[in-house]
Amino acid sequence: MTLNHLITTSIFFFRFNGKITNVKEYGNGHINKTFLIETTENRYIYQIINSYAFGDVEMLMRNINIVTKHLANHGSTTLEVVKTFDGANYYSDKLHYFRMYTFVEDTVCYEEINDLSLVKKTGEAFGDLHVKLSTLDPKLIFEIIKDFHNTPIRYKNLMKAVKENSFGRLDSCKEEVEYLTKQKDGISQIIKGIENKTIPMRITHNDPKINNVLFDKNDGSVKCVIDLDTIMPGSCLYDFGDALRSLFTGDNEDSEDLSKLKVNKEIYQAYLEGYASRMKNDLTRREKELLPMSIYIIAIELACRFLEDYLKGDVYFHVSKKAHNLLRARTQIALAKDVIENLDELNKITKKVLEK
Ligand code: ADP
Ligand code: GN1
Ligand code: MG
Repeated sequence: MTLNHLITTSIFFFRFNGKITNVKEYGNGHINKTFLIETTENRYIYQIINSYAFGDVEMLMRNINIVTKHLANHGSTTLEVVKTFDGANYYSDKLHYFRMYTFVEDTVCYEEINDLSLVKKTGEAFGDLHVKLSTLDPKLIFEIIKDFHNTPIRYKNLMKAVKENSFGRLDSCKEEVEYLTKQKDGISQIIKGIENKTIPMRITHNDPKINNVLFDKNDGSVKCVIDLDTIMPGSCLYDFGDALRSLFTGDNEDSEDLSKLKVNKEIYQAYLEGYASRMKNDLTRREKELLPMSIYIIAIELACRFLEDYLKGDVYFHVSKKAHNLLRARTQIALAKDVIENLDELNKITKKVLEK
């Protein structure tokens, strides 16, 4: 079935305004298939939800409904689900799952940011999100992808894929597997902190990639944090590390030029200043200690995930070129190495900012 056919046979179940004038693929997400729909009256985002990644779409959309209501009640601009004529949050033809959002207008979505004032605003936005989500009852939120950020489990999954080598790709990634094998001991620190209760479970975004933030095109403020699919209980350290990982990686997540994968201390400081302005008094001692290290941990976790997917034949992340997931794993490894090189400096900046 072509994408066009999938759209035309599903979209009229949704309660949108106007007549459709244009449909085109949109954005650079790695998980869902996203389309921009233009009608004579409004613009919409239409998505084919990746049901391989999100096994229980009913619960996924239930989470989103709860979270968006909570955020709107706390004064945030957030995603607005367009319902079907049956009053549901999604439509399924039994094989595929579709949903529609209103398009958040007058915004810009970046793949890379170099302007430090925007970086600081991004830190403030994720700090605000953590503060707002702290009043949402965690029991209401379903763990949509089990162990999504459990780095030791991601490591074990990679080792299983290495053992199975089901696509015969192991020879092409021996060096990467060897490097990741040596990181086994350093990657458990957040999970150990959660287990011994020095790191609290909070409700977090879990995918704070920079293209999941929409900035107001007029004044540069953060208008809306999007991609709420993975909002679930977790550690704020994974969000902190992942946002910086994404800011440092920028547009180079699948670049072959590994020299571009560098820690930028100014970006680190600006993001931390923004985040700390909202969350400093809530962070535990252990959370503060692990802020710089969280970037290394999430980079290794993502390298394990990309490499696992490469070894399994690219079943999870969208790919568009040869060895795409292997290239992605390499960029995360290069970044992880640079975080370790710069750890002392990052620790100094952290102390300075948090003591202010
Ligand atoms: P994925 O899970 O595949 O990353 P996203 O939900 O992040 O999918 O959507 C992909 C892209 O579509 C985003 O990076 C953003 O550019 C755009 N997008 C998604 N939702 C909206 C929205 N409601 N308004 C404007 N742009 C959006
Ligand atoms: C995916 O969906 P997207 O493109 O915003 C992934 C993240 C990864 C990211 C790497 C649900 O994010 O965990 O960090 O790719 N999302 C999911 O680019 O797996
Ligand atoms: Mg996204």
